[in-house]
Amino acid sequence: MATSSTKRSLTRFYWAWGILTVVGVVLSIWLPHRYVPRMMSNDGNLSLTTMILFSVLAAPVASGVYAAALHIMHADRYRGEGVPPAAEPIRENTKLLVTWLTVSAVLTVFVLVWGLGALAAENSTSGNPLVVDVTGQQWVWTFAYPGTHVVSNELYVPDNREVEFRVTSLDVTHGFWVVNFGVQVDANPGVITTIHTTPDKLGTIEVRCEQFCGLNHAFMDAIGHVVTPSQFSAWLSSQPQGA
Ligand SMILES: [Cu+2]
Repeated sequence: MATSSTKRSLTRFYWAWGILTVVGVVLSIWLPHRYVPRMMSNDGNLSLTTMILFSVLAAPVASGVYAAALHIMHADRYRGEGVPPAAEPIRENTKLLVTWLTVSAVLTVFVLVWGLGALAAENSTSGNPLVVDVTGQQWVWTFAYPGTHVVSNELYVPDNREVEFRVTSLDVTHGFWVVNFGVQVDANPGVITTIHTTPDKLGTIEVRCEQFCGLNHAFMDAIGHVVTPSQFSAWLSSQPQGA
């Protein structure tokens, strides 16, 4: 039954829901831009966009739960006199329940469809990738370029061309993680695992190990560079032609 106190109380609930949603949306957009490293590949951009989008969509759902909890705690708090009042009946408010369930269901279906699309996009490949053989060992990364004899401890890749990393390990399991590309895959001894992405910004990139691999795991990182195709060719030909 909608008494005046019910109306007042639900108004407070809607306000709390709205304010918490705004706070959640702002944090969902601001935090990743503030703390996530610069993304420099198609997969990195897609992952970041997906993370921000999902956080924004989750904000009204999470805020609804928090607002309901606050509403119930407020309505049910015991003031020390007589029988404590029951929580105002959110569950009897059909309009509110239908809205809540519909919004949640639509958001869930959207997230599912978006996620499947993003997964398919990340799995698609171009026909002519640059192949880089990546080898992890305690505690360094080595990058070799098939078709040349170039072996380097710094990763060089050209801009705007798909790179296929063929990743393996000489000893224990490592984790190959190109932070700014948003891609990572395990480096297993005796197995070659491939992962691919397309760099889309010039600059310095960070390669790390993300699988605990022994004493100096934390120091197992490498510097990388996304350069123009002509700079890449110049770098390749300037390298000592090793074994
Ligand atoms: Cu490691």
